[in-house]
Amino acid sequence: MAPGIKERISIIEGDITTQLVDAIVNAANPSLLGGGGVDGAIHRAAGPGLLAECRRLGGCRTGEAKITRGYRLPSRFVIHTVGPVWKGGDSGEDELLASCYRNALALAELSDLRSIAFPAISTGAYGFPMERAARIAVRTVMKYVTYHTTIGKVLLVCRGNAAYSLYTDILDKESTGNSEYQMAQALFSHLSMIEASHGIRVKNRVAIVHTLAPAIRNDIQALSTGISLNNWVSATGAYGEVTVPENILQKLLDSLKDTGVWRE
Ligand code: AR6
Repeated sequence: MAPGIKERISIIEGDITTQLVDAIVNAANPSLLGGGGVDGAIHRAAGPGLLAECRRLGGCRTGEAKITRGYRLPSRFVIHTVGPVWKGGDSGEDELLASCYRNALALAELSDLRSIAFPAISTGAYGFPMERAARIAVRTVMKYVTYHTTIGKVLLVCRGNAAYSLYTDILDKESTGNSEYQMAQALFSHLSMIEASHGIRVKNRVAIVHTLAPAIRNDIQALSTGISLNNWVSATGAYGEVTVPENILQKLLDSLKDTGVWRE
């Protein structure tokens, strides 16, 4: 059984610098040369090697992310991202904040990391309202781990009990009754079985799951979709690296909509 969403995402109250994960995320500024808040705490705990490496990075744009080693930190790496400064909410702040989480996760995955801890980016000196930021953080991380399986653990680290209970409530609400995650994991495991039994590699795994999982309502539909994909592989005699074509995905989508169990 694939781990549930609450096994992949945990809310922690405490100091991000002490977290034992592959990478901690720094809420930095565009210079990447240090500052107050989390940034100050991370540089103090990591020691001067971190600043020396940051000087060579040439800064970082808002919403983007860069990686360095962790030096004296328990985490091997630091992923630096620059959150948006709050300007009232109509200057693209939400999307920029979401891209901080997405880009940091993508960089962690690219670096083959398995666990990552985030602070509540932009909610201190940059003034982003905590509740709005926490909702974006939880939703963006949930979406990412639904369709990317290599990062096994994401910690959302916040300061103080108020932030902790806010984050916990949001994660509870967003994960209850959210079947997209379970359906995506079921499809990924059906695809893995198909790959193993036919000795193939499905190149567009993520695209397949991304297309089909939101339309699948229960385990039976997930299973029948897996069987249909398996039948397609058998019928075509596909081997080696296989891409399931768009028109087949569309047919599968249509058949999901045709079954009696479909509700909208
Ligand atoms: N561990 C976890 N969370 C923390 C910690 C810690 N050690 N320390 C503070 N927080 P901020 P920003 C929380 O200001 O808003 C810096 O000067 C804190 O309670 O660190 O993105 C940079 O150089 C708050 O909820 O980051 C930039 O100039 C959250 O972390 C600017 O601040 C983020 O607060 C970035 O501002």
